Amino acid sequence: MQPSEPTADAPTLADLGWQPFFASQVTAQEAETCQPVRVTALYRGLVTVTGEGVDQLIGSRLAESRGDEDRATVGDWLLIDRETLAVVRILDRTSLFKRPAPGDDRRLQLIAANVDTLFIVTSCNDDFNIARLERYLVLAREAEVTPVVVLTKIDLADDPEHFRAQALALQPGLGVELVNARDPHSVARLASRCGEGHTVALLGSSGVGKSTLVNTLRGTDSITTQSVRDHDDKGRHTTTVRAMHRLAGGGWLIDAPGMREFRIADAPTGIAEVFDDIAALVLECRFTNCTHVSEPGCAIQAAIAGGTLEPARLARWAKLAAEDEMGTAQQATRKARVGKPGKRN
Ligand SMILES: Nc1nc2c(ncn2[C@@H]2O[C@H](COP(=O)(O)OP(=O)(O)O)[C@@H](O)[C@H]2O)c(=O)[nH]1
Ligand SMILES: [Mg+2]
Ligand SMILES: [Zn+2]
Repeated sequence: MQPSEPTADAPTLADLGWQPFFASQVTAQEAETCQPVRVTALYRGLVTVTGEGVDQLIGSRLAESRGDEDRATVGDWLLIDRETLAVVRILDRTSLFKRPAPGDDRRLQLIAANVDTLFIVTSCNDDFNIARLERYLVLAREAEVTPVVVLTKIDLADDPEHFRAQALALQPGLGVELVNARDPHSVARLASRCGEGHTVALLGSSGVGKSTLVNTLRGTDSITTQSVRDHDDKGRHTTTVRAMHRLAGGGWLIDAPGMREFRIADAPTGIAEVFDDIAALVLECRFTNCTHVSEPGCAIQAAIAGGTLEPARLARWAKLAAEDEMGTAQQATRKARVGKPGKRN
């Protein structure tokens, strides 16, 4: 697979998702010597950057060796020197998906930046899991990115509507789409959510059909899907960590593999939004330090007793809230050790 396969026409900055928010960050002085480029693919230690007249791999320490949030990730906008292509800086992001790095909770892994919409992909089968969907929703709400739940494999399910109903119940107004990811007609309505310059990230367990969706939406099979990968031992594709794929309609899809399980950290706003019913009840408890177990005047226990709050939902919230608190503390420990964000470590 060629990660940056040539497209018929090179994208303009607008095609790439350039917005006034980014333009406003470039000083007049920078504009003289620099140009903006977008990170369209991420490898170990390398990035492909795409901009006007630029589409190439640059070796970059940005991808790995810096403090957490000032590493570049897929979707980032960089200012680079026109002559040398040296990276001058990363522009502030409209959104950032991050999680504790697998294997080292004190570090952050940046998943994608400047994403407009998150497709939370799951299948109408055993992969469907309310607790995991809530996790993805927390990630989206924390990053202030619009989530859409995409339920694949409707062609293999006896009762796909049953899954739709459960997904719709997750949050009022949540977008839910049912598709056969292999069928172009079926995925067509997703295309309207990925228009000109729009960036959509796909997250979900392995095997749910993310790469299939990307291929079907693009009308190609340039991305390796799982069944193909099983028969491919060349291993070339494994060097691509993440890439943006351009759609004919002008949008971009980011297929982020390897996200089966992830931990939540630093996401109190996301949790409060996904569990807004519980967040509202907490404010009603008599004691501000209520643990919602056995205190008098506990609004949460009252809601459970009254049947308006499911004990299982409370348990899922408590688990995420505890995990978030612990994760946030671990990140803070590391930040304190290595100094302020932006400092090399
Ligand atoms: N029947 C059917 N198969 C699907 C659908 N979506 C994905 N698949 C198959 O499921 C397998 C895994 O898909 P893949 O796109 O590699 O999943 P990924 O790991 O999320 O990227 C492949 O064999 C796909 O052809 C679907 O909606 N219907
Ligand atoms: Mg895949
Ligand atoms: Zn309480």
